[in-house]
Amino acid sequence: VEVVGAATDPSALAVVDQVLRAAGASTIVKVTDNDQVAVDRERGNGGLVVFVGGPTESRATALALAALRLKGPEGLAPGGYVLAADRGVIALSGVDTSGTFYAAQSFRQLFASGTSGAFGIRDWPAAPLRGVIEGFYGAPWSHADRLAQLDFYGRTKQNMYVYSPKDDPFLRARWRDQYPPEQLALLSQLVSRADANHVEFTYALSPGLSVCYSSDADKTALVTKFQSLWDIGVRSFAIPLDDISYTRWNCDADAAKFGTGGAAAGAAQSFLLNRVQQDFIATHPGVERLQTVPTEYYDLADSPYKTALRTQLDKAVIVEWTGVGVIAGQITEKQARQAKEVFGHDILIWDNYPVNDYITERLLLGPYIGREPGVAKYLSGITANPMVQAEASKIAEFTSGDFLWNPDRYDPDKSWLAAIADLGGPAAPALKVFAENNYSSLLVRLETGKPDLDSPVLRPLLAAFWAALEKKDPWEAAAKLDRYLTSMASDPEDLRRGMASNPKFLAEVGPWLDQVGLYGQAGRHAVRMLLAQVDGDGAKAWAERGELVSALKQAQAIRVPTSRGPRNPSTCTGVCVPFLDSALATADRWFGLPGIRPRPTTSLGTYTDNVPARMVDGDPETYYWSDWAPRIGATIGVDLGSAQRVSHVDILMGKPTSPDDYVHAGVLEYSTDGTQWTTVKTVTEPVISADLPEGAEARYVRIRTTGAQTFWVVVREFTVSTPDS
Ligand code: LTM
Repeated sequence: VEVVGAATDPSALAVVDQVLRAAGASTIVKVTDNDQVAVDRERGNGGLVVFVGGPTESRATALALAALRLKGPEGLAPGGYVLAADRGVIALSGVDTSGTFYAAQSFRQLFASGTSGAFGIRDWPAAPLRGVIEGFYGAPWSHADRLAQLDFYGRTKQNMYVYSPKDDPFLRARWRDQYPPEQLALLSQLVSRADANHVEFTYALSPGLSVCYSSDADKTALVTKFQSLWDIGVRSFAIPLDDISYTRWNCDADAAKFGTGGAAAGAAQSFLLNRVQQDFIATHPGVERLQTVPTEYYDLADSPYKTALRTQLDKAVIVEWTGVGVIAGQITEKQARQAKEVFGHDILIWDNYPVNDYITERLLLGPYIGREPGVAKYLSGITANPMVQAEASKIAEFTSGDFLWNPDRYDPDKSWLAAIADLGGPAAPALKVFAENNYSSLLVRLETGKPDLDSPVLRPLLAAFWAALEKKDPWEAAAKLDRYLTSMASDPEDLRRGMASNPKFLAEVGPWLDQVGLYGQAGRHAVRMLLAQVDGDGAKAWAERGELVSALKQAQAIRVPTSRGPRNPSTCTGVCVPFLDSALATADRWFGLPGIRPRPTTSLGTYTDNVPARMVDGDPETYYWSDWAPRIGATIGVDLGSAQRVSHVDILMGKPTSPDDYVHAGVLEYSTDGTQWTTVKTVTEPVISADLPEGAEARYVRIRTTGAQTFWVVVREFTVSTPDS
């Protein structure tokens, strides 16, 4: 029997129904909270009685809680609830309808985890606003992605979704234009789905690329656009002004009215936002507070711009901030308090994790880390900016949602495992292997100060194997390593089978998944090759070497289309390829092969798919191409895998259509340890042919830039020879 009030939240009720049916309830009788006769009759029949609805929804739940000697949810933070079970009665009572909905979600989780017997839970969120901002560059999420995300936020007790994809023309380039009816209809569906999940749908319009801040017509265009969204049920609005120039006006009238510089930009933005506040927000009862993203959203340094916002922008407006840095390694409580002071407004964090629009070859599947609990408790909340890959983003989103609900008890490792279980279901073990090899990120590097090395499980297994190999007793370590590599090799098949019900996820991660599988295969061949050499079985070692090279080539030939052009995906970053290279270098020395298999290294980025591997592929027609001119100190070179005798270096830079793309001022140098470097010669020409001193030993050889230049760099081949090659 479900006892409900007239105002009981229908979404909460739907979740409770689902749980009861999954538990085997063949009939669910609904009685209203004033029909005590029916309740008693059904109890007499031995049925379970479930009271659904807090004090604002149903009268009966309070009586049920009193009978169980439990306090109601009154006084809890919004979204708080009491959930209790004892003696054939279950009560779900929220301080508001969202609270009852969250009680139902906890009921679902408890049921799924097999909890039985009596329990009583009093629970509430730490952060008022918890959610996701679709705020990345690149292909916006699909409508189906968004619907699935909204359901996911409901399930994970997150209450905010900001609609702000950078590449939706109606939000930025064509912000003044009204939506065609069919697009408005889709947005309306999203708003309804958000409502059903107790998620606030925030519509974020970014006019900064072309707006004239002082213009009446532009203010009217903004308000008219907002009105069209209000009419389909949107109740929360934002005006982001990030990633625009504030030193260049879009109209002469602004220059005349506000002048120039940061203070003028802050004044102009405040002027427009205050007018929207007065003419739209203040005239629409029931609307949420207006939000904005300032143009200086990434630091705490006071400036004329921030002073203008602090003193002129209406205090009702919530200001978004990314922490210190666009990608913030850590956000501390102290910084959070400073942000409130320096911006002079309530702060909502726009958190750039797990967004990957700046590193499109990576998937960021690790947990949310590096934020102090006070950040969730003392600010308005956090919205996480996700990846282009919506389904794959759910792992990190699950963990940020978890942090925001109860930051004092947040444990990234536990939360991450729960996220894997939630997304992977029965395929969680295979998903775990996949996510472990797409785990690290810039966030990890910035938070821990350690290099962005992936694969936390594989890495120690590899280290143990090398150590055991050195001692000529590799068998046990090899067996352990091989077990893990086998799970990588079979991961594509395991995950595709186990997560067949989530084809969207599989499509999103396909190239990365194939690469993990190929690195697993290549790794197994590498282990067998090295073991065969310990056994003295040259023929077997040689055969394994061939398989290794073939799997490695396949892994490096995979391409993923991205907004920045085709990219070779990067999985087990900084771990798999160096291991395979070192294994080949070790084996080749044993074989007595003269060749050196260098691994390219560079501190520069890559232009489209002209990846660094192309400067060591033996083909001068292909090349590595940097995506920017090198600054002083930038390096391009090779890692030979181990220190060895080297005699000569040939480097071929530039190409016929870009003859100036080479290092114009640099030095050629080598090192055994990557720390102490010996200079060979200065570099001023595109073609370098240099003998190294007699007896020189090197693991690393590189060009280091010593002068500023405007040309990018093309390296067609970077070859290092040994005395016997
Ligand atoms: O972070 C903000 C406020 N704006 C942009 C985002 O749209 C973008 O996704 C991230 C990551 O590249 N960086 C930004 O600056």
